[in-house]
Amino acid sequence: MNTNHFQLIALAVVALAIPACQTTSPNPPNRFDQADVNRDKSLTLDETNNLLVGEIFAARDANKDKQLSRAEVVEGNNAKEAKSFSERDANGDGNITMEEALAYGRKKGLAKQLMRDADTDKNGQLSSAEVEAYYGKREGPAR
Ligand SMILES: [Ca+2]
Ligand SMILES: [Ca+2]
Ligand SMILES: [Ca+2]
Repeated sequence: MNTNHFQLIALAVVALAIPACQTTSPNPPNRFDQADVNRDKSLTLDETNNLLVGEIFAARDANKDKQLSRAEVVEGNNAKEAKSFSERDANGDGNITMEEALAYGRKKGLAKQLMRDADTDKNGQLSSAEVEAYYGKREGPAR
Protein backbone atom coordinates (compact mmCIF):
# COMPACT_ATOMS: atom_id res chain seq x y z
CA MET A 1 0.00 0.00 0.00
CA ASN A 2 1.09 3.55 -0.69
CA THR A 3 4.32 2.29 -2.11
CA ASN A 4 4.31 4.77 -4.95
CA HIS A 5 3.83 7.73 -2.68
CA PHE A 6 6.49 6.47 -0.38
CA GLN A 7 8.89 6.23 -3.27
CA LEU A 8 8.06 9.75 -4.40
CA ILE A 9 8.87 11.09 -0.96
CA ALA A 10 11.96 8.98 -0.74
CA LEU A 11 13.17 10.29 -4.08
CA ALA A 12 12.37 13.87 -3.22
CA VAL A 13 14.11 13.69 0.10
CA VAL A 14 17.01 11.53 -1.00
CA ALA A 15 17.75 14.08 -3.69
CA LEU A 16 19.07 16.36 -1.01
CA ALA A 17 18.88 14.76 2.33
CA ILE A 18 19.71 11.21 2.99
CA PRO A 19 23.20 9.88 2.68
CA ALA A 20 23.30 6.30 1.44
CA CYS A 21 24.68 5.13 4.75
CA GLN A 22 22.80 7.31 7.16
CA THR A 23 23.82 6.46 10.69
CA THR A 24 21.55 8.68 12.77
CA SER A 25 17.94 7.59 12.64
CA PRO A 26 15.33 10.33 12.44
CA ASN A 27 13.66 11.34 15.65
CA PRO A 28 10.08 12.18 14.65
CA PRO A 29 8.69 13.27 18.04
CA ASN A 30 11.27 16.04 18.48
CA ARG A 31 11.06 17.20 14.94
CA PHE A 32 7.32 17.04 15.19
CA ASP A 33 7.34 19.55 18.06
CA GLN A 34 9.72 21.81 16.19
CA ALA A 35 7.55 21.70 13.10
CA ASP A 36 4.32 22.26 15.02
CA VAL A 37 4.57 26.05 15.06
CA ASN A 38 1.22 26.70 16.73
CA ARG A 39 1.65 23.82 19.21
CA ASP A 40 -1.73 22.28 18.59
CA LYS A 41 -0.18 18.81 18.30
CA SER A 42 -1.04 18.45 14.67
CA LEU A 43 0.70 19.53 11.51
CA THR A 44 -0.90 21.52 8.75
CA LEU A 45 0.49 21.24 5.24
CA ASP A 46 2.85 24.11 5.89
CA GLU A 47 3.96 22.67 9.21
CA THR A 48 4.55 19.36 7.47
CA ASN A 49 6.85 21.22 5.12
CA ASN A 50 8.72 22.43 8.22
CA LEU A 51 9.05 18.83 9.31
CA LEU A 52 10.55 17.71 6.02
CA VAL A 53 12.95 20.63 5.82
CA GLY A 54 13.88 20.11 9.48
CA GLU A 55 14.85 16.54 8.62
CA ILE A 56 16.95 17.63 5.73
CA PHE A 57 18.81 20.13 7.86
CA ALA A 58 19.26 17.63 10.69
CA ALA A 59 20.76 15.14 8.26
CA ARG A 60 22.94 17.53 6.32
CA ASP A 61 23.82 20.64 8.30
CA ALA A 62 27.08 19.29 9.68
CA ASN A 63 28.23 22.51 11.36
CA LYS A 64 24.73 23.37 12.65
CA ASP A 65 24.79 26.94 11.35
CA LYS A 66 21.25 26.60 9.97
CA GLN A 67 22.55 26.87 6.45
CA LEU A 68 23.51 24.16 4.03
CA SER A 69 26.75 24.91 2.27
CA ARG A 70 27.60 23.27 -1.02
CA ALA A 71 30.11 21.05 0.77
CA GLU A 72 27.44 19.83 3.16
CA VAL A 73 25.12 18.84 0.34
CA VAL A 74 27.13 17.91 -2.70
CA GLU A 75 29.44 14.95 -2.49
CA GLY A 76 32.35 15.07 -4.91
CA ASN A 77 31.30 15.63 -8.49
CA ASN A 78 27.75 14.41 -8.14
CA ALA A 79 26.02 16.39 -10.89
CA LYS A 80 22.56 15.50 -9.66
CA GLU A 81 23.28 16.79 -6.18
CA ALA A 82 24.91 19.91 -7.61
CA LYS A 83 21.82 20.64 -9.64
CA SER A 84 19.59 19.97 -6.69
CA PHE A 85 21.71 22.36 -4.62
CA SER A 86 21.45 25.14 -7.19
CA GLU A 87 17.69 24.74 -7.41
CA ARG A 88 17.39 25.25 -3.67
CA ASP A 89 19.92 28.07 -3.36
CA ALA A 90 17.48 30.64 -4.69
CA ASN A 91 19.76 33.67 -4.34
CA GLY A 92 22.84 31.80 -5.52
CA ASP A 93 25.05 32.77 -2.59
CA GLY A 94 26.33 29.24 -2.09
CA ASN A 95 24.27 28.53 1.02
CA ILE A 96 20.79 27.13 1.37
CA THR A 97 19.02 28.88 4.22
CA MET A 98 16.05 27.40 6.04
CA GLU A 99 13.83 29.91 4.19
CA GLU A 100 15.16 28.84 0.82
CA ALA A 101 14.63 25.19 1.70
CA LEU A 102 11.10 25.88 2.93
CA ALA A 103 10.26 27.80 -0.22
CA TYR A 104 11.63 25.01 -2.35
CA GLY A 105 9.64 22.41 -0.41
CA ARG A 106 6.45 24.42 -0.89
CA LYS A 107 7.10 24.87 -4.58
CA LYS A 108 7.69 21.17 -5.05
CA GLY A 109 4.75 20.16 -2.88
CA LEU A 110 6.86 17.76 -0.83
CA ALA A 111 4.55 18.13 2.14
CA LYS A 112 1.52 17.27 0.01
CA GLN A 113 2.99 13.90 -0.81
CA LEU A 114 3.73 13.17 2.82
CA MET A 115 0.30 14.40 3.88
CA ARG A 116 -1.39 12.15 1.34
CA ASP A 117 0.59 9.22 2.58
CA ALA A 118 0.63 9.71 6.34
CA ASP A 119 -2.73 11.39 7.03
CA THR A 120 -4.57 8.17 7.72
CA ASP A 121 -7.75 9.77 9.09
CA LYS A 122 -7.78 12.24 6.15
CA ASN A 123 -8.44 15.33 8.24
CA GLY A 124 -5.81 17.34 6.40
CA GLN A 125 -3.47 17.43 9.39
CA LEU A 126 -0.87 15.06 10.69
CA SER A 127 -0.96 13.97 14.32
CA SER A 128 2.22 12.83 15.99
CA ALA A 129 0.79 9.30 15.97
CA GLU A 130 0.32 9.48 12.21
CA VAL A 131 3.85 10.76 11.74
CA GLU A 132 5.27 8.07 13.99
CA ALA A 133 3.29 5.39 12.22
CA TYR A 134 4.56 6.66 8.90
CA TYR A 135 8.19 6.77 9.98
CA GLY A 136 7.83 3.40 11.65
CA LYS A 137 6.85 1.94 8.29
CA ARG A 138 9.59 3.83 6.56
CA GLU A 139 12.41 2.60 8.72
CA GLY A 140 11.87 -0.95 7.62
CA PRO A 141 14.99 -2.96 6.98
CA ALA A 142 18.14 -1.17 8.04
CA ARG A 143 20.57 -0.29 5.31
CA1 LIG B 1 0.02 22.71 14.26
CA1 LIG C 1 25.76 24.32 7.61
CA1 LIG D 1 21.05 31.03 -0.51
